[in-house]
Amino acid sequence: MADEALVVIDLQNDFCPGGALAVAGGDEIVPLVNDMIRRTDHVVLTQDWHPAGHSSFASSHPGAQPFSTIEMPYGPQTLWPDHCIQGSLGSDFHSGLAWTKAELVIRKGFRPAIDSYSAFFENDHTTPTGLAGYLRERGIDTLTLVGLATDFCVAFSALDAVKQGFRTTVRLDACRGIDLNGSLETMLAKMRDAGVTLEDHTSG
Ligand code: VGL
Ligand code: ZN
Repeated sequence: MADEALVVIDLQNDFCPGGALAVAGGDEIVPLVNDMIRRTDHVVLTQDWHPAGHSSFASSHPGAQPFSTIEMPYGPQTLWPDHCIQGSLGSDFHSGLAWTKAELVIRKGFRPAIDSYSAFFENDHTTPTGLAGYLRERGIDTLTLVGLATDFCVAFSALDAVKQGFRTTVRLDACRGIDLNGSLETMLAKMRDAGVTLEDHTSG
């Protein structure tokens, strides 16, 4: 029997309505994610966790607008509004999230000069967060991913998860996306092509 973990991506105040980088309907997934937490033995949470002045913030680049793209040493980087600053209210998990069962909270995006969408690797695709090693040491080979945002941190995490050899499912009904310049369709196709199982259990 495969050992499975539920990985809840960035279900934080800043990605929910009212937050600094609000994802439409981001808070709607909380009850479903809580059900899934209750039904899963092993739960891992990720937490976007940036120092003030992080290089992924438009405010760190004079004249740059949020949601524009710049070239970083590691490739193109979307610039975001300031969000998920370490220790801020916006960086807290949504207050309704049943987070206490989590066995691991993996923080990412804490290096000032590099962003980290994926739970596994920073945006240079080479600096590891340690999550793959943690899961392997614990004998976990099967992952279900949920959370925010479908087309950024969830998708990057899912693509790295399959690359790292994990059997990977994304529950789309327990995710919400940003959809910047068609990013949702693009990333859904990339996940499908890479062998990520995309499931939507929405009834009706
Ligand atoms: C995310 C943009 C910037 C995410 C994090 O959680 O999808 N997106 N930081
Ligand atoms: Zn971020």
